[in-house]
Amino acid sequence: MSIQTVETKPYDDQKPGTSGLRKKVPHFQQPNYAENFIQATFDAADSPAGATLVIGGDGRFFNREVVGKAIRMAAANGFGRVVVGQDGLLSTPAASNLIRKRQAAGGIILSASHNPGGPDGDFGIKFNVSNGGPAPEGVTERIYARTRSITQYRISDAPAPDLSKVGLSRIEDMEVEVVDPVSDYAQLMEELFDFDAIRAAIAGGLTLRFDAMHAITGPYAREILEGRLGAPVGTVVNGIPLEDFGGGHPDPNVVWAAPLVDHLMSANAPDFGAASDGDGDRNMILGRGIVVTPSDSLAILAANAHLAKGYTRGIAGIARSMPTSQAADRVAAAMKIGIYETPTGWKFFGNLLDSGKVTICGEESSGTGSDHVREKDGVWAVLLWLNILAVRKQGVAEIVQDHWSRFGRNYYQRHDYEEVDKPAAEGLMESLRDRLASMAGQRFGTLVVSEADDFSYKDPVDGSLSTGQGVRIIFSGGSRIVYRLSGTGTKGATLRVYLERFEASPDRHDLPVEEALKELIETADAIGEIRKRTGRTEPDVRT
Ligand code: G16
Repeated sequence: MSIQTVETKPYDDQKPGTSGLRKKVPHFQQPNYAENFIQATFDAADSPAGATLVIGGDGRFFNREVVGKAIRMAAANGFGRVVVGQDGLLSTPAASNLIRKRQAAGGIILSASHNPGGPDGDFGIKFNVSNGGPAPEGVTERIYARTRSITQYRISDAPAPDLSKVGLSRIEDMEVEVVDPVSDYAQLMEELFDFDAIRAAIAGGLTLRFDAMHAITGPYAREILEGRLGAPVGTVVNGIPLEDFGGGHPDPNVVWAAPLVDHLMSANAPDFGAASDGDGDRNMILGRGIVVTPSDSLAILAANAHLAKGYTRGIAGIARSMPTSQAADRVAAAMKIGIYETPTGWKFFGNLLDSGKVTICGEESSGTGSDHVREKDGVWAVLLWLNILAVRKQGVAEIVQDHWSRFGRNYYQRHDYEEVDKPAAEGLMESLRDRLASMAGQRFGTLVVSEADDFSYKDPVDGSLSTGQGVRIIFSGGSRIVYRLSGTGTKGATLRVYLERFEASPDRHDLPVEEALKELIETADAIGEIRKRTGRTEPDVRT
């Protein structure tokens, strides 16, 4: 078998978004489309000869095929070893862990996260660097530049190795190590959390349900929750990963995880409920009768992390993406630790974690994680919650109420307008930017604009600057409206509008969220001209 050099032509649409390259499956199936992007990634990464590469994906349609191609291309591009999950499967946090543990030069993760799968669904390729985290912007820009000039790629003509069994094989001069996708990750979780305490709580009557949404976390949750922590078989539902996620969106929110939400709101609800997404990095947390917003969850986890054995020394600081609510800021202020506000995208947390400035990070988009890996981590968040419940011996709702009465409540909601006409969405953002300078002092009902800007971020570690990261309208009193366009959609544009209002008084912590945010919601339309410009009267999803 030998290494082939294949002539190819560039595609002009391979710019990585918030989290790698995401397109519809048929788009990825165009000749050389995946190969071009993988070769551009290898060229841009410029890993040392003989380096180790981790490969795996969330098991969606096309995963198996691209895993095979990536292995054959790695063999032709000078890698010494590929570590790949059995059957080509690895959750995103498990891949991040393996990159770190094996001191790999990086990893190729195949996923379109929470987007639907199947032959007409979405697919994605993402490159993670040697710290285990998503490639920073400098690297993704190099990858994109390379995709614009690529003329050939290298691939071994050997057949893709059999990935169905754990073990070693060889392709060209490269070793292929097929690993159990779960075991290293489960071991890491045992190091961070008090499994004995959680096991005792479950044995003592703590009931739970985990919805894996037919995606990658099924095997992880079954091994950890049912296997190691003794939760009854059947605790994990939809636990077998399917190529099309059973036809649903593996997106853990109130819309796509509605059956779980209904169960937690019902008379026979368990104490705790959770779900994760396509590739296992997102989480949704529920208690009996309550859905915890991701922003609140971040704040509560940060305030209570010291209760878990991996964090007993306390946390160094917290980072949140700009649109995430400021609930975590109040925790950081009380704990006298650093708080960092970054653009949307887990890649912006990497330097803060590497430099020890922060221990816990989170985003409104259902992502929470810590310095144990360099990705957000759905099962980690579930286990930290369980650890906290086991130690505090309180219910989820009680812990949330207690948190609000201590720190105040940041009412919060995100409105998504999906598949909006792209020029219309871009025009809306453009118009907002044009009006920013004159906005301060303007009054909308009882709200007075105190500050308006287009968020930019200077990385405190490497000094890199990221501009145009979302329009913020801040009102006196701290309420905010944020507008930005999603960087993960695959069709048209998705307009995200983030609404936040702080309420200090416990007497006003029980308002329905939409009532608490009513004035902000109306103001968001007035300022953003959403109806006028997009023709939409209602968001598609409110999370
Ligand atoms: C990715 C990123 C997250 C981001 C999310 C939504 O998550 O890693 O940092 O918050 O997309 O991004 P956007 O608002 O641009 O659509 P995932 O879970 O999709 O990989």
